[in-house]
Amino acid sequence: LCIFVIFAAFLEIGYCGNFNRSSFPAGFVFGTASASYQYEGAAKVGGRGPSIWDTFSHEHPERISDGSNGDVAIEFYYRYKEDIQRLKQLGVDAFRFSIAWPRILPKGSLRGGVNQEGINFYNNLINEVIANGLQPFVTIFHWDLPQALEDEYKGFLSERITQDYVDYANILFKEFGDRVKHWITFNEPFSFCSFGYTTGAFAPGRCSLWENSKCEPGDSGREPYTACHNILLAHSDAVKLYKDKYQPVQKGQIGITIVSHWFLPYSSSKADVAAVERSLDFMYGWFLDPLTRGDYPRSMRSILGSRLPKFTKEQSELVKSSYDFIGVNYYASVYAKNNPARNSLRQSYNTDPEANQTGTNSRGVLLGPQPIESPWFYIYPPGLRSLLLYTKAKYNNPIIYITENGVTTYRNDSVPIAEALQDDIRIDYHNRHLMNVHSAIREGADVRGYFAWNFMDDYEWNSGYTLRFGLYYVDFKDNLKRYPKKSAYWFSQFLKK
Ligand code: PSG
Repeated sequence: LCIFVIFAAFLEIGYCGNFNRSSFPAGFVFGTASASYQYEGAAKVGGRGPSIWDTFSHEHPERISDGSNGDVAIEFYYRYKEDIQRLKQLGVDAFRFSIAWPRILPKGSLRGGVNQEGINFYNNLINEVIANGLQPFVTIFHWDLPQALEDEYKGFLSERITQDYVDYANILFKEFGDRVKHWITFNEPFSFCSFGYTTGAFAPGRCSLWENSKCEPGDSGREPYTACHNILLAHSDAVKLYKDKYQPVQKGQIGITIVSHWFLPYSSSKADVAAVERSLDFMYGWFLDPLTRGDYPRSMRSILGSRLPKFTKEQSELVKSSYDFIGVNYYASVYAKNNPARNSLRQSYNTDPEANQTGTNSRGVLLGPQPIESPWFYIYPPGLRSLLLYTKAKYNNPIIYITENGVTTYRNDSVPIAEALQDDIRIDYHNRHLMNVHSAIREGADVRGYFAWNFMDDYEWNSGYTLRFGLYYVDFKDNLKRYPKKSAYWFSQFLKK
């Protein structure tokens, strides 16, 4: 039995005795996460069509840290069977992965035909996952939009995306819903819309040219909101389809994954405290408000005016409560500092919250260690507890799965592998975040599961292969050989029944 000591001032928890799987409620799901473009490789194999990430990484290698792409990634497409054995050894209950839309519909829509080979691949993958005693948690869209839809009508900037998305989701429910009991419609619309349309750091690489002259010409003050509005509409249409047609028979659950930092005030001034609320609204409430109340946060509506799309009454009703669970991705926390100075000629999602993000507060206190140089990656485990309790209090205590949580280091191939496997920082990161999840559950947050990002080192989007989030090390210089890191051994000990 555990004895808890809560250091009230810092909300950190000390444990005497063991902290492990058995500290969590029965049925709590532990897993690892992944995504198709980051893992599969085999980009031109099996009838897969090109996605916006193939185009972006091939046409703009200069915008990827190491100039790389996901053509090969970690070859999960060929190696999934042996990798599932690794998951089994790890002792996890579940595996989160995404389906590549362009493997199912190479041209994105039914008009371009269904690719049976793609369906076969995911049937085999799902069967293998289940045969090894793991639950599949399937993300329907983790950013690899078929390029054809970007070409045809600018992808998520057009409301036409909703119909094609629903057609795609319908195929997945129909083909796989007998075995998949947890569906995630979208992964992190915040990241997709803000990085894809504000700075152009992610595909489709659009932004206002004053923001970055290398972008596809866009509008950083409008397009992020339009794209995410259409994501919410596509999400709610797919959930309606699932609930009307499939759920009564298949009895699965459906949700959406939202990422957020936790924010702390830069100073105790009223203005900085208000900046915290606005920052949360623009990152988290952007989705959680429509999902629980049917409209965007008041702060967004008043700051953005006509730049923020509006829901019709019917759409609002449909979006409201369109989930069985909320997936929460959490990595880090930052301080929020009031910054009302906006330039009306240079509008951008980045400045709209009227808040700056800082790592050090007004008293010079550093929020947390940085595993890599980053404007937002300050390790702060109590932030996860705060985010969960904030969600409980503000958003009707939803069922939550933590669908990602993890830490990266830089890839440095000059370090001998034996040394690179000693990732004590990752053990400490997961252990402390799990303690904070545990604490939030004791205080009433309805958290049902925790997925570590990442199962294996992989293709980290515009960071290419320069970051390593994995519990497993991948040797990119030697045939993608996998090695368990110390954190993998730690996790399997933690999970032992
Ligand atoms: C992007 C932005 C934040 C967190 C995670 C991501 N943020 O601002 O707090 S990306 C996210 C994604 C996955 C990535 C992983 C690590 O879902 O595909 O590889 O986290 O960056």
